[in-house]
Amino acid sequence: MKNILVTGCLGQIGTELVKKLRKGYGADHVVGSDVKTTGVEKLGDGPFEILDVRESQTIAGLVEKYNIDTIMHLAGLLSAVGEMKPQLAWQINAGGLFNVLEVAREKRTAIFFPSSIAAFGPGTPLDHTPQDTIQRPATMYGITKVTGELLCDYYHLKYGLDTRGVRFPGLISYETEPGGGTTDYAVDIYYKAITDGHYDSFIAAGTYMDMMYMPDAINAVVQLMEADGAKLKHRNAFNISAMSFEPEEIAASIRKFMPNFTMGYKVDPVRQAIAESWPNSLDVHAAKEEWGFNPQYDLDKMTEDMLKHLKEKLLKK
Ligand code: AKB
Repeated sequence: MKNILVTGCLGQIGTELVKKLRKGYGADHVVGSDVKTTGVEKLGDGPFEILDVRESQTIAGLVEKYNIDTIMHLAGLLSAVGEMKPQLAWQINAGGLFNVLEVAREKRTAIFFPSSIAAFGPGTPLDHTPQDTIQRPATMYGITKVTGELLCDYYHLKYGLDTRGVRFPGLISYETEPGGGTTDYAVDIYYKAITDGHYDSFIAAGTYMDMMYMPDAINAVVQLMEADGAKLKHRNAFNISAMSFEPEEIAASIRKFMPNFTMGYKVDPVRQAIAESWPNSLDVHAAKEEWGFNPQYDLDKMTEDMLKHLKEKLLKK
C-alpha cells in the first residue's frame, strides 16, 4: 500500500482509520473521501475529496489523480437505516461496491471491503458461528454485505484482484459516533452513562451480539492488508470479534467504574428483530490462523478506556 483512497472516511471507522494510515504511510499518501464534509477537521492534514460512490467516473478520476494502488471502501448505510431505505441501501452499498470493483479492475488497485455480522441470518448457527456456513440474511443491509463478499471473491478469482475483507461485529468507539446501526446501543450506553448516569436500551436483555473496540478493529484492517496474500485462504469476509455480550453485561461492566449507573429498557422492535437474526458469537479461528488476528481489549478494559475518553470529551465542554 503506497497511495490509499478511503471512501466514507468521515464515518465511525473512517475517521480513525485515516489517522492511523496517515501515521504509517504519510499524510499525503492517504486520500480521505466522503459525500459530506462535516467532521473533516478530525482527519488532520492530508488530501480530502468529495465522493459519492454511486458516481464511478469520480472514483476513477481520484484513482488517476492520486495514483491510488489501494481502495479501502467504507462508504455504506448501516442496518437500521437500510431497513428504512432499502432501495437507497442497495444503490449505495451494492452499487457503490460494484463501481469501486470495476475501477479497481481497470486500474489494478487492491481493495478492502468491510462485511458484517449482518451477512448472517436466520438459519445460521447462532453460537460459535463458523467462518463458512449458511448465509441467508433477512435485512437489505445483510443482503448487500453477502453480495459484497461474493463480488469480492469473484473479482479475485476472475480478474486476479487483491480483494481482502472482514466481517465486522459491532464497533465501539469514542471519536465518531455510528449512525443507524443495530449495535449502536453499545456505544450510546457509554455516552449516556457520562451525561445522564442512566440509559434506556433499545436492545432487550439477553440479546447477545459480537463486539470489538475500535483500536482492535483498525489494527485488524491494517494487519490484514499487510498480510502475505499467499497465506490467505479466505481473503474476504473473515469473521472477527473480540467479545460477545448482552445489555446487562455491558451495564455491569460500567457499574464497576460508575457504581450509581442505572439501565432500563425501551426496546425498538425493528432493531431487536435485526439483532435476533444475527449470531450470538463468531468463531474467529480463520482470521487468527491466516493473518494473526489478535484483539487486545476485553469488555472491562474497553469500558475503562471508553469512560476515560468520553469524560474528557463530554465534560470539558
Ligand atoms: C450495524 O449495527 O448495522 C453495524 C454492523 C454490525 O454492521 N454496526
